[in-house]
Amino acid sequence: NRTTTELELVNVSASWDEGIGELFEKIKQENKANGQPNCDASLFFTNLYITPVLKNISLYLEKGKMLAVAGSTGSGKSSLLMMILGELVPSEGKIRHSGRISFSPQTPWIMPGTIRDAILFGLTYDEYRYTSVIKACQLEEDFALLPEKDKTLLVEGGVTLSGGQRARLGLARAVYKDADLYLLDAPFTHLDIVTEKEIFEKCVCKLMASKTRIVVTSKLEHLKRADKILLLHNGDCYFYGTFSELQAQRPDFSSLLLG
Ligand code: DCP
Repeated sequence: NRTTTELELVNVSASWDEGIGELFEKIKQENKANGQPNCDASLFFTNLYITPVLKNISLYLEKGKMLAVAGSTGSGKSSLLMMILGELVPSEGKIRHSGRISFSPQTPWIMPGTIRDAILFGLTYDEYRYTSVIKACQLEEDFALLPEKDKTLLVEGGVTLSGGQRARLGLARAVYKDADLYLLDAPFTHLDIVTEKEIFEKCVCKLMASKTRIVVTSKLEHLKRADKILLLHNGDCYFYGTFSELQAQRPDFSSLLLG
């Protein structure tokens, strides 16, 4: 049903190194213009370097649903988000989504300013919204320990955040923003298992219950809770569907979740 579909990818492929193909094409044209023999090696190198990072990926996500994108390191999970963001242009296929995206990168960028500024990221302060977000991201406890709470300065003479604090701040920033589609790239990096579980429940499942979400995660518990799962392997779609379909169709899937 198109009216409730928030995101659709149809047979999408993409490569990061398209520039190399263009470069060789340019050399070829220059050789031709200068009357030089063409270097056949260019074809060889073009084929060698242009390896698609995503191959023939199709999926659709309805409004308010959660898609978990799983797969081992380098399988193309972040690249998929980049493609949805428009940073990586597909070489083939079609992408359709209906609007505003909020993106939480693997390593959130922190500019000098207060913690609160870092979360609001230019948006206006709404107390109710802000409080529910920082509660769901378990930042309240961290703020309580700081003399100036969330008015504490970050970077340049202020406090430095731990990896886990930075990750939760990045998540809070992405969730605070009102959007049609949320892209959360490995939001639980550097968190211990208990915190990860709580934030997944409170923030990703409860607070974001009505939001259309893509979460990069390979945790079994998260895959169980997602409405749809995309399991990538070397840029290929190894599996796409629900958790029960995953168990039935790919009983050996857990080997791809490691690393
Ligand atoms: N790649 C690239 N240029 C970029 C980003 C990625 O050439 N700007 C390459 C590196 C990998 C491949 O794309 O070979 C897939 O990388 P991803 O970051 O998309 O892979 P994952 O997100 O799955 O890996 P990880 O879990 O380690 O983040």
